[in-house]
Formats: sequence, structure tokens, C-alpha cells
Amino acid sequence: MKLYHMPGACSLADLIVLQWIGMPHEPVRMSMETLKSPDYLATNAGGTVPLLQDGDLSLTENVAILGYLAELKPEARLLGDGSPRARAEVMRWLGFLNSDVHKAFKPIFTPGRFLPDPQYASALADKARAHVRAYLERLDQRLEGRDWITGERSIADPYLFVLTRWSRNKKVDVDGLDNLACFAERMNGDAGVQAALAAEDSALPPAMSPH
Ligand SMILES: N[C@@H](CCC(=O)N[C@@H](CS)C(=O)NCC(=O)O)C(=O)O
Repeated sequence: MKLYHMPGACSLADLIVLQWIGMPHEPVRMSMETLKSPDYLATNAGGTVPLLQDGDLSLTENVAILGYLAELKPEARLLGDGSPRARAEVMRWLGFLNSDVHKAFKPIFTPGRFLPDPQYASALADKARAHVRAYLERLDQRLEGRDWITGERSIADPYLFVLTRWSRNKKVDVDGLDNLACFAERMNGDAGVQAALAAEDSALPPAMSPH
């Protein structure tokens, strides 16, 4: 199994889940240049990470990859207890993180894709930071009294962890979001998370901006 990833990108969530389910895999480190190479685009027309290759399966879209990995190891219970309700709860939060919160970061990472005039880039990024902050407040409230976003550890948690890292690195105001801070600290202390972070960093070329 190969996981195409880029340091700092949302593919970290998949590397963490691969650790949590104990699945042998080869991390393939990409850069913004190699993501747009003809060879890679032939496999993944979006030119993005993550991409999972498992035998003849070539799977894109983070939500699909995380779900696939969780289903390979049901005993890890990363999609809940197997009941439709528990699964729906995981998918609810994963959908929110992927469709709303992740997307809200795009104008911060790549303002030029939205407004080519660099004069507006910082105003656009600041507006996006405020959107992200509003989403983070909802997530912080949700974590009140919970260690994990659904209540039980699931594939949504590594995705949330990635977004907390972006918030810190991209200067989103996280003041007072104590539940999120505790969550991030808990994840940082997790052996699987540490192994995934080490795997991210282990190969050349050097890290580039994820977007
Ligand atoms: N819809 C894709 C989006 C993945 C995505 O946005 N990946 C970013 C890294 S977090 C990326 O590869 N960006 C490179 C680019 O947009 O050129 C998914 O959810 O898997």
C-alpha cells in the first residue's frame, strides 16, 4: 500500500490512521511540483494529496481514503461500533471538517487562486481567518466534556488535528479555545501521531506549502 502525501497537508490524517490500524505502507512524499507532473496527474487529475494505492485500487478524496482504511480494520472502531448511527455520526463530522473547515483555509493558503491581485490577498486571508475561527468555536464547543469529536476515537479526529495545526501555523485566532488546545495536546502525545509525523518528515524533497 502506498500513501502519497505532502508534509503539512491533510494527508497527515491518513498517515495517522495507517498507524492506528497498524497497516504496513510506503509513504511517498510529494511536492507542489511533483503533484502537477504529467505522471501524477494521469493517476490523480486533481493534482492533490492524499492518494492511496492498494493493489489495483487508486483512491483519491480524503474522506473516501479514511473510510476505506477504517473498514480494513473494523476492530479498531474508527467508524464507530459498526451501527448505522455511529457511522453516520463519524461521517457527519468528517463531512463538516472536509467540506466546510478545510475549504475555509483555501483563501489563506492560496489567495491568488481567488483574487489574482495581490493587493487584496491579505484582506481576503483575514476574512477567511474569521470564518475559520467561527468554525473552530463550534468544534471547541463540541469537544466540551469529550476527548474525541464523536465521543469515541474515530477517523474524524486526525483530520481535526490537521486543521488545528493549520490554525496555529496560519495565525488563526485560537484564543480561549481550550477544548481544542487540549485535544491537540492529546493528539501530539499519541504514539501513532508521533510516528506519522516522523514518516511525513523522513523523505526528501523538503516540505513545501500544502496548497
Ligand atoms: N478534495 C480533495 C482535496 C485535497 C486537497 O486539498 N489537498 C491539498 C493538500 S491539503 C493539496 O494537495 N493541494 C495542492 C493543490 O491544490 O494544488 C480531498 O479532500 O482529498
